[in-house]
Amino acid sequence: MPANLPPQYFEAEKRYRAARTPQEKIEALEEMFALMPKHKGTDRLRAELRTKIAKLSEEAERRPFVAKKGSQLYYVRKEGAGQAALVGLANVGKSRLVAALTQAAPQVADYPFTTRLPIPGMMEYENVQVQLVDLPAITAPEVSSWLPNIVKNADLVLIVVDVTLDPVAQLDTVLEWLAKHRMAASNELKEPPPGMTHVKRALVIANKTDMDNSQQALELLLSRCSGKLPVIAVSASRGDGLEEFREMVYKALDVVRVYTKPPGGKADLTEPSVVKRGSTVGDVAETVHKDFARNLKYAQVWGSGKFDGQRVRRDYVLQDGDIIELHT
Ligand SMILES: Nc1nc2c(ncn2[C@@H]2O[C@H](COP(=O)(O)OP(=O)(O)O)[C@@H](O)[C@H]2O)c(=O)[nH]1
Ligand SMILES: [Mg+2]
Repeated sequence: MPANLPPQYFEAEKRYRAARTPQEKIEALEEMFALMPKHKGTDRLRAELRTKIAKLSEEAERRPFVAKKGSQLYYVRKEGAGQAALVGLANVGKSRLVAALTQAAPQVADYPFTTRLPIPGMMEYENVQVQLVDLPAITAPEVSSWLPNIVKNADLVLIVVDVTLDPVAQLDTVLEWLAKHRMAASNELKEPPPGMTHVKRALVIANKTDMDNSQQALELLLSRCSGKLPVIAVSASRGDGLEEFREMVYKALDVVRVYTKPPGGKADLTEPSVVKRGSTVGDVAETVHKDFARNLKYAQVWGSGKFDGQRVRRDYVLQDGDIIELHT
């Protein structure tokens, strides 16, 4: 047992033992994780907590869109190449954006708090689909119990701001809200900074750029974000910047598309397998079948290989667009 655990840690542990849903367990474990001092003596314990949290998150995710009565816990089952959650204040255009980019039809209105539930929609980018999740404003009443969990679980956070109303202040408010729920928005950090439990990839979406008075505020926002977070200037109502939006959101998910083909056959280029960047031939074989992965002898790769059809081993790291043939 490592020394120097604060008393709050043991309280969180008690809550963990009493918890009944995966979500309650995750919350308690995250609290424990955040409270645990970082040093050699706690390395193993922290790794164990991480694993438990990851397992429970998977379990929670497998339950499709469950609303638990009373405690109001919501999950949005992931679909497509990745899940991006739209986070921001009221009336900034989150719903309008999702409506413009997907088949989903969230309510758009010029009064606050129209959106009360998470509303997922699929956005097309080239030959893949990315899931956008429209959410209530972070300031909406009665969302505090579940909104942070949805954001924690997403692959990407889209911080939506309205350029006509001090977007820098809006951004700061969202970043503070994320920090309060132990999330750091960063595309570089690998480990959560002290006191945080999650690092979230994030983009800032500057909406309503069709308005006359938007240019100066946009400049201020760009300089505030420079070197920290990418900014995409859009107008959801006029459709400006939406192509760039699709591309940047897909790229920020940090995934690659690979195509598997049967020996002697052709790859179906309309049906990519989407895997995390850095995934290997072995990882892709796993997604086909466990036994398949175990029996894998070698693969051939077209695309990133030195030459077409090059033989590679299971630890070969795949690039976007690679075609592979798995041999058992
Ligand atoms: N001028 C302009 N108005 C917008 C734009 N996007 C949304 N709106 C308006 O802003 C208001 C709030 O939009 P909504 O999508 O409901 O915001 P949400 O609360 O963030 O989901 C509505 O009146 C929209 O028509 C935009 O790009 N330009
Ligand atoms: Mg809305």
